[in-house]
Amino acid sequence: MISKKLYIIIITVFVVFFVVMFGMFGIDELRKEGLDLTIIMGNRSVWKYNNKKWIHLSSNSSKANLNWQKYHVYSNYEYLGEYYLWNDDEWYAFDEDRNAVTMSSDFLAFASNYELVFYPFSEEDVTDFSSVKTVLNKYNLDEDSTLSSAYHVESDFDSDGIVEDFYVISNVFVKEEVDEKFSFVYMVKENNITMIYEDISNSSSSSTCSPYFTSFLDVDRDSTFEFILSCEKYSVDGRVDMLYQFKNKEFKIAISN
Ligand SMILES: [Ca+2]
Ligand SMILES: [Ca+2]
Repeated sequence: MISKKLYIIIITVFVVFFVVMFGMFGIDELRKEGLDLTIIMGNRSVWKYNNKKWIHLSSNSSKANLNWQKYHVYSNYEYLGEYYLWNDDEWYAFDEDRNAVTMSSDFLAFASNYELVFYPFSEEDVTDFSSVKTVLNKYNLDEDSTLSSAYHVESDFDSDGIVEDFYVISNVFVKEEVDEKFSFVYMVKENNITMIYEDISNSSSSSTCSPYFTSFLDVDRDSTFEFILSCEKYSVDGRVDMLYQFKNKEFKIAISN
């Protein structure tokens, strides 16, 4: 009788423990803690996602710790294959026999202990400029401004069955003289505009850059896709990479270089 009672108590304690743990943290949160991901973007950014936290690895010693690990490598936006990477100021790729493999300087590589899902997307020209005019008006900019970038990307980024429209507009690289340079990235969902990236600066500023979508990927496996926006600068500062996460109805940068 005693052993049967003890057995029931142990089972009850286990059940209560798991119910409380799932209640407090949720199954998703517990699962997310085990996710481990490394993203390398060209020779600019090395990001590590572990225990639900992002770190930007910038020192040579921290990059050296990643040497000879196997990565999925994308070069010029196309999947190249699985290769070993090695860093000596720049990243180099090698096959199984340690033969060097050519990849573009604009590569993206990742290694993860789970299946990282990418959302395929393509850039479409803007034909309906109503949201563009709304945004430019809101910032007191000429709604008929000449644009060097004007495209949109369709993505059901939050997997709710409704396709959202992500717009990129910029006049940073127009040839004509402008009073102000600007770049905006925003989402249109059911006629509502949610701003993601905004930058307005005077025409002589060299820090202005023209953003574009690099990838949509679900880093934390919650069926809401994060995305990487990259931005080319005029100046020698080069390129900025920003990984955005949608949290509390806002787009926020989780990590950047
Ligand atoms: Ca959606
Ligand atoms: Ca996600």
